[in-house]
Amino acid sequence: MKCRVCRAPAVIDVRRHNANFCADHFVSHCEEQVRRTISHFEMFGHRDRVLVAVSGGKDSLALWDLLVRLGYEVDGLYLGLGIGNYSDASGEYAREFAKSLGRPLVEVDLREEHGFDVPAAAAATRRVPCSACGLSKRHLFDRAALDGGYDVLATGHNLDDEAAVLFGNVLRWNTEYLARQLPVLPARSGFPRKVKPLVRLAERETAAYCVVRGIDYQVEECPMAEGNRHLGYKEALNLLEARSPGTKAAFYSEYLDKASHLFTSAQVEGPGQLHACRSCGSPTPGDVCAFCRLVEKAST
Ligand code: Q46
Ligand code: ZN
Ligand code: ZN
Repeated sequence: MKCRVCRAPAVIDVRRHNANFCADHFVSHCEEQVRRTISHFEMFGHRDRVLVAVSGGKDSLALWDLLVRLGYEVDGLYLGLGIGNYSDASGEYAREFAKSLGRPLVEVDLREEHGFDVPAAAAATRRVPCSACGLSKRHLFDRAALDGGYDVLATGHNLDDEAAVLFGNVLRWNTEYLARQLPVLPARSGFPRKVKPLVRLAERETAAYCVVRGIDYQVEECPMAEGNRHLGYKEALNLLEARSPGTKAAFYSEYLDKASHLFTSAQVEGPGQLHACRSCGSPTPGDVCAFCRLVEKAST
C-alpha cells in the first residue's frame, strides 16, 4: 500500500476516495477537506473569532487542531456534563490539549452553574439522558458563543454523524429537522452562526488524524449513550458502506445538493415568533425556554 501522492508506505486507506496516504499526506488530505468545506459553505473567514465546542473526544480535538493549522483564531469551549469518571477524564483531555495548543479553553460546568448534571436531569425528566444533554449543550453553546463575543460556533460533527442523523430524519420524514440539518446555520437574533467543518471527514479519518498528530483523546464512548438511536443508524450505514464504499458520503452530499432546499424553502418562516425567555433572556417560542424549564425540574 503506497501513498497516492509520494509513493512512500501508506498508513491509511480512504476507500471512498480510492486513495492511500502516508502520515504527512493524510494530514494534508484532512486539511484540504476542511479547507474546502469552510470555503464552499462560506463558514467563516480569517478575521472571525471562532469558538469550537470540545468534548475531549477525537472529532472535536481534531477540529480544533485543524482550524489552528489552517490559520484561524479559535478558542475552545468545554461543557462539564457531570457524567462520572467519563466527564472527569474528558475534561482533562480537553484541558491538556488546550495547553498544548496554547489557546484559551472556556469552561462551563452544569452542576456548578446550573445545579444539575446529566444523570440528574435524566432521572428528573424520566427520558433518555441524551435528550436533556442535547438540550443543555445547544443552549449553553449558544450562550457561551454570544457572551464571549464570538462570530461563529463550530462543532465536530463528522460525516458519519451527519449521515446517521439524516438517515434517522429520512426514515421518519422529519421535515422540520431535515430543514435544519445543514453544515451552516446563519446567526439569528439570540443565536450565533453555527458550522460543522468536519462533514467531509469520516469518523475513521478523525481518529486516524489524532493518532498521526499524536493527539491524546477520550477513547471511551459516553456511558449514557445507550438508547441513543443514532448508534443503530450508524451501524446500518456501516453495513451499506462496507458493501459499497462511498454510499455514506453520497447519501449526505446528494441531500445537500439536491434535496435540502426543498425542506428549507418550506420552512422559511422558522419556528414562529420568538420572545425573550422570562428567566434567561434566550429566544423561545413560549414564556420560559426549554433549558430554564429543565433547570427548574432537575436542579437541587
Ligand atoms: S454526551 Fe450527552 Fe452524548 Fe452522552 S448523554 Fe448522550 S448526548 S451520548 S454526544
Ligand atoms: Zn505521501
Ligand atoms: Zn431561559
